[in-house]
Amino acid sequence: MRLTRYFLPVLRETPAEAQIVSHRLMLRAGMIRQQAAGIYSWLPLGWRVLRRIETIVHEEQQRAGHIPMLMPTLQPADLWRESGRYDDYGAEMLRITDRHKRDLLYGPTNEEMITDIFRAHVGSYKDLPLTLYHIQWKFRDEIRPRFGVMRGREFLMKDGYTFDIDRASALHAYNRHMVSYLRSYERMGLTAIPMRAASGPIGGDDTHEFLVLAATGESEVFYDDAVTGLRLGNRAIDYDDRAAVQAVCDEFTALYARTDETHDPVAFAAVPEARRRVGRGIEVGQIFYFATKYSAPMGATVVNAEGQRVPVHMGSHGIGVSRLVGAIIEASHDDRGIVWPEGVAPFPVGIVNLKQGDGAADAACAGLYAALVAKGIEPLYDDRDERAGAKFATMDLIGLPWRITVGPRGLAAGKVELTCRRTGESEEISPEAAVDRVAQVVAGR
Ligand code: P5A
Repeated sequence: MRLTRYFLPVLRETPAEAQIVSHRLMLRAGMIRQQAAGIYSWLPLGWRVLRRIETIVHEEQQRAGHIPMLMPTLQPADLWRESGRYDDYGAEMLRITDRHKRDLLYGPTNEEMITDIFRAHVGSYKDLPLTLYHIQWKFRDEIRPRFGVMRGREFLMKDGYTFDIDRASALHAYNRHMVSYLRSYERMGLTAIPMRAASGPIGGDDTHEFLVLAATGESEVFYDDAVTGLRLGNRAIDYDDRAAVQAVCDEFTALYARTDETHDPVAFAAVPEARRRVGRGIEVGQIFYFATKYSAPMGATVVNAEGQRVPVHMGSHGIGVSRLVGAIIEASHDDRGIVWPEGVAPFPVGIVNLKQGDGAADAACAGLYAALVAKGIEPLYDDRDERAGAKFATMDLIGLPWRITVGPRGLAAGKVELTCRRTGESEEISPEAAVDRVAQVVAGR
């Protein structure tokens, strides 16, 4: 993409309304525009990051055997009357009446709708286990939307729903989600710690939240510092192997880590004092096992191996896709701007032409651009007629992991400069070597 043909409305001034760094940087980098309280347009750069996160979520969900689909944003109120949540959900639910005076709502979550789909099409234990998920916009009329996309009213969520014949099988589904979430967050460059939590309006007793540690987080958290060093890495995981999946969950949940809702001061006191931490975290996901809370009242039953009709065991599992954009920036920025982890960067590399209009510099940039595209990499090429300082400031602000700087002086020696956004380190190398280096990193992400 050439910057002169793109739409990147960066702001010079720091927007006064933004209280936390991720919100400020998203506005300054031209990623989002607020349209109403807690409701945002995703401008082209923000949209690209959102898509990168969605792609990782899709890949990891499907790797775990979960099936993608899509449900609507608007839902009939009657489904929610069946579960009893239409009245319980309260003022956070946006209620709508259509021209025929039928009650609808903008879905805050989809337990009822998926239960309706299940009961219409599944009747036997032989069709289980089943996990369906989608990535769809939700609406919650939050009393205090704030911090930009972090606590929005309209927000993008991945929500998955599991159907199993019994508790043991449902807990395996829960564990599969825990592991696939850990892998997803790691690919986004995040450390998200599973913490025992409270279930709120979704229900059930088994629930974990995934928290990214950040001073601006809305949740108070209590944890053993050793938990922050755990990594899944590239280990192979057989998602059908119950014992293996359980072992990973045990590893990641053995150490003390809880939100204030479930904090147990006595158990916390048993953590060695030097490792005891109290801090704040951003909740980027939550998983629930709630047994037959929806299936029993809504009649979602299957015939079991003994020929009896029994309500199916269910769980639901959510990732805050749009919130993650803010959470990643909270965890990865410096005083010059965003520092995107490779996995979610809107463009993997930027090209900066120091002397636009100079024949040799223009030709070298065009050559680099073509060579990267030939390797399946889309660069962002700053081809504006601007000072070098302004171009560097824009690249630093929008946080692309790599920058290739092209100028007449370097070119005379056959070199360009390859700079890593995270470390600030630069090397003078040939254009071919720069392309190869970037291609290597992109292949490994
Ligand atoms: C699980 C999937 C649920 O709704 N039902 C379907 C369950 N869980 S949850 O914890 O309430 O939400 C899942 C994740 O969505 C993000 N989230 C938000 N993101 C931005 N703005 C909001 N107002 C908002 N509310 C929830 C969180 O990341 C949460 O973990």
